[in-house]
Amino acid sequence: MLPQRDQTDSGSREPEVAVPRPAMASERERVPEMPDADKSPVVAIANRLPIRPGDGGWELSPGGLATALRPVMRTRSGAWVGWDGGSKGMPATLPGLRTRLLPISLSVAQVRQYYHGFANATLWPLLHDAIEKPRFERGWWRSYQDVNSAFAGAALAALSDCPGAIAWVHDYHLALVPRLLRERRPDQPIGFFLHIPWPAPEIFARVPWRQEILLGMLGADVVSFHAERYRDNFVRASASLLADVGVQVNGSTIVLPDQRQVSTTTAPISIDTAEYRRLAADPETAAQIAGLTDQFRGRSLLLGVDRLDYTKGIVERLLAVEALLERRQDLRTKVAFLQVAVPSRDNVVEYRTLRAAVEGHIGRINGKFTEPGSDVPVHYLHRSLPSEQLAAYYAVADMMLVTPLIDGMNLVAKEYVTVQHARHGSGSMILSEFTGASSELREAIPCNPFDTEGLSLRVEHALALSHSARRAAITAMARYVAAHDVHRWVARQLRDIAAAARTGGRARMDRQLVAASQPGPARSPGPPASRSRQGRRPDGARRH
Ligand code: ADQ
Repeated sequence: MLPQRDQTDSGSREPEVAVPRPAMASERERVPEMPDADKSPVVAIANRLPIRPGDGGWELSPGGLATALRPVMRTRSGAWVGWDGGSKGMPATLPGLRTRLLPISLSVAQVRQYYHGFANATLWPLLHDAIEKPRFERGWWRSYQDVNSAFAGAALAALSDCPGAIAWVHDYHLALVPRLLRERRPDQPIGFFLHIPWPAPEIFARVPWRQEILLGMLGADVVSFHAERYRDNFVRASASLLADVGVQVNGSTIVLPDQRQVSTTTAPISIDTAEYRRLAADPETAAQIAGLTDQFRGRSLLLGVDRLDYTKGIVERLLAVEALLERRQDLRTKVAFLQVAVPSRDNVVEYRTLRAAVEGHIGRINGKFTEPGSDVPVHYLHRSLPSEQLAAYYAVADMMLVTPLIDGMNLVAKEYVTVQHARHGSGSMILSEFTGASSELREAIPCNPFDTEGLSLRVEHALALSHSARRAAITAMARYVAAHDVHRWVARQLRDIAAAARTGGRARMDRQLVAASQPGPARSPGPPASRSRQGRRPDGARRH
């Protein structure tokens, strides 16, 4: 466990931000072997452990990172450090996995302050362009520091047991962990992946602990984002907010005062396309499809699938449906809109308010447009669905409405095109230009969800598209997703971390040697170079 921060800080006087300094040889733990990205053990550090209780005992959680890392966990040794979510009796691993599961327990106060507070009511809204006002509380920040220290302590123990491992830290809950690892293991290959957006520097600057957060992430060798604009925002934030502590920016590389270099990359995450194709062909899915086809016969089904989150543009989508039905009376019995919403973060007041707003809009729209004797125009499921049922909804929906006000990637969009294509469907997809997915799924119908009337016109336009145009678009998007699936993303990330650890470490040693051989102050890493044009890599990521 790392030393705990001084609890006596009253908050009346801000401590100075300590900047990274070269570690002394005596401070170093064992020097790790340089990793082979294709074989090295992986120590993943993420907010949650990737398992959940199932009917037959503990099982891997569906979706997300757990799916992405399943092949890595089966074939390589390593560990996963994550919060146990309050569950007791978690197994040390699962049958068929080589990865050890290292649970972190949090106190009730830590769950309230670190998780619901700093992670979900400070950083989440802040990094999503502050579309809800972020709340800043010193107690939450202190809890966030303590919990990040606990995660780093468990990760350090795991890394000591796994020579040659790559440390891979995930998401905004753990922004301080890379630096905490770096301070104890200067040569450790460390990657940090942010799953959500990064805002413009002047928005990020609002958080009082902006330097600590940036320097925390910059403990990694490579810091990666879903989209180029998020990467660019992060680099500009580092340049403007860390200049006074000696951090310099050179293109997409950030140079720390100890001369260590940190690469930044764009690496859009994806889905396990083979799994979604399998689901599309599953007999259980087929049975569900038959039921849904009957239920919505004679109507075009528009679908929204989201966590119930204010970033997802659910209210704007409902207002657009309302505007459409207002304008086109003939569609009132021809179109149905189904919103599937996974319950999310009920402990945060903004989420409770959102749920009440969504349910209020649905009640009003149905009250206004339901024709006597006919079905309601808006259907609503507030629950998590089994994957076969979700796949069935994707298969029968004539149109998918993906309208976030801002989103890191949006996996739902990739899941929809994959299932549609596998079932030979010709659905269309309306995709917000403020998602990461919009940079990749170019054949979707773009929309600006803030313009609800414009969005309703896009829906009307999509309803009128020819079968062949819709089919061509779905095919092109599904092929793109299949060629850029999550397994490719994992392989590329691990390779980038291993390569950046070599380059960054070598650059630091070279510069320290040069500095040591010259009289006077250490040479500066040179003036920031102008940003070069970045070429698209064949996998859709950009090389910097
Ligand atoms: P999310 O905000 O949760 O993820 P998204 O990328 O769309 O958003 O992933 C949602 C996942 O939940 C999908 O895999 C979907 O299948 C599943 N899901 C949605 N509704 C469901 C339901 N009712 N029942 C069961 N499953 C449901 C965060 C970031 C995103 C980023 C991802 C991955 O906010 O921007 O794309 O991480 O990095």
